[in-house]
Amino acid sequence: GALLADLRQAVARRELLLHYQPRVAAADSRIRSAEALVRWQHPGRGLVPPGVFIPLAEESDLIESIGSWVLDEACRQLALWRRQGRVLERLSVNVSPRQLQSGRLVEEVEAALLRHGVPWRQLELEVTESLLVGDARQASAQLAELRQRGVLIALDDFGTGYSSLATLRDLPIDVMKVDRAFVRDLGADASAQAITRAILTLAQSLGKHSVAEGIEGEAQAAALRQLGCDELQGYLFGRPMPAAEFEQRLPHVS
Ligand code: G
Ligand code: G
Ligand code: NA
Ligand code: MN
Repeated sequence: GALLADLRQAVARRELLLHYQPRVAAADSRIRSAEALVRWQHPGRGLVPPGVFIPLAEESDLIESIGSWVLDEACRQLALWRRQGRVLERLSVNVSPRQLQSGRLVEEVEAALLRHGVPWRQLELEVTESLLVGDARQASAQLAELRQRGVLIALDDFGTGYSSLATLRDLPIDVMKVDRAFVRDLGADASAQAITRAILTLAQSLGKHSVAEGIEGEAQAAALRQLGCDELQGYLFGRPMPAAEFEQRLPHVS
């Protein structure tokens, strides 16, 4: 279709950009990290959300070039903030299953980090268990290598897939992200509370860092703090926003 044809040109025409959503430490509500979320500034349609064009990109081969652009741009921005003395511990980038299937993720990550002089430790990759539908062994070998070099691997949307517990056993991960479906119903629904508690207890037992997403209200934040969640992300702390706006909220090194 027409949108796919336009998407083919989007990288070359510099129409993609990243927005950044803050993630705060549960303990002090200070910005600890951020999630990079891609946007497409379409010349005629305005800002096209990734929920629309990422699936298109995943059905074609475009996700590989878009994914490479996202990695490079995230590292470029991290390096810039670092030179400006702005403190951000880590930046998290979403990775599609297809990027792992290509078998080139490790070299792409390494190239982007080296090009911009960013340490491995500053990058986190968010994956979903849907990556296991392909060659699971190859995918998890790449994640293990990235992790061994210092990249943090986060399992996104935890609790909503088909085989979350097996995934947890089979994939080398550092971070569990509680899906926003559970966070949304915290307080309203006793089972959402019980499931969130179970996920966070599991994270603690396995020695994983925990992040909850989709926090919109103070009551949800309070409940998650009480349940021992490490980091909080959601509209309550900030929407995904352009770099120029996000960086205003970063502390400077003194
Ligand atoms: O930003 P928003 O909430 O509209 O994101 C919608 C979906 O698009 C989310 O599932 C998110 O993971 C996905 N997404 C956003 N940015 C990227 C990206 O850079 N790469 C990939 N693969 N997915 C992304
Ligand atoms: O699939 P993934 O977890 O990567 O998706 C992140 C998505 O969640 C982005 O589209 C982002 O805009 C959205 N998001 C972030 N914070 C909130 C929130 O507080 N409420 C809702 N409804 N969506 C959120
Ligand atoms: Na994500
Ligand atoms: Mn998620």
